[in-house]
Amino acid sequence: MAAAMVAGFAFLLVVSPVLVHGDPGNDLMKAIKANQNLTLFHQALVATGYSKQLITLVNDKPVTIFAPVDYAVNEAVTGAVSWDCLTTGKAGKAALKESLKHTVINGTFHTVWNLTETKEVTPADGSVIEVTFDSATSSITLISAISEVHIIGPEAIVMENAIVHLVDGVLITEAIDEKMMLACSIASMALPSS
Ligand SMILES: *[C@@H]1O[C@H](CO)[C@@H](O)[C@H](O)[C@H]1NC(C)=O
Ligand SMILES: *[C@@H]1O[C@H](CO)[C@@H](O)[C@H](O)[C@H]1NC(C)=O
Ligand SMILES: CC(=O)N[C@H]1CO[C@H](CO)[C@@H](O)[C@@H]1O
Repeated sequence: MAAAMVAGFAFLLVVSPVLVHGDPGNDLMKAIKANQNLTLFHQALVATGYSKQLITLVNDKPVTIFAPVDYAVNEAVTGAVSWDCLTTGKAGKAALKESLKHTVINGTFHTVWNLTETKEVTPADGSVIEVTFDSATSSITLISAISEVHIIGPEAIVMENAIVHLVDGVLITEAIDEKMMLACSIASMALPSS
């Protein structure tokens, strides 16, 4: 079982695109833009301006990103917190930027094999994410405060200084959730409660 898993991960590493152009930060943004499952994640990075910090970061040191796929983002933003608010309003964008920081492990390159041996990681916002590996199903689950997501696209992007795993949900903390609610549900809270 373990040997089969290692073989699987080794295969993933071989087929993943590895681009080395001497501009790792911008190469990463291009690869995220080109990924058909990360349309909204890319939009969020650009709208909040976090893309600029991420580019500087990746040019300097390795990062690991747990990027939510489009359907996961769509599921997360239904309700009081709209995508429109998060990507256009000033407070909405600030809240969205915090949630992006919660997906970026700043300074370390975690392959999926490494994650099977890792208990927790600390993303750029400082709130720890617990990592669990179920060897029976070969699945990796990430648990953070009020959210639990699974890696469904391991090593979807592998580049100099950056590795991106696709996940099936949005990692969130109470602090980020509260920020989003405050930023985006003002309009509904202001309505008279008749
Ligand atoms: C996984 O990666 C981290 C960060 O680079 C490193 O500290 C740790 O030793 C690695 N774990 C294994 C089992 O290789
Ligand atoms: C990277 O992590 C450090 C703390 O470890 C943090 O101060 C910094 O803001 C992070 N950078 C980005 C671009 O998120
Ligand atoms: C991991 C994941 O969500 N992969 C999907 C990416 O998009 C293609 C095409 O829409 C799907 O077929 C994959 O399942």
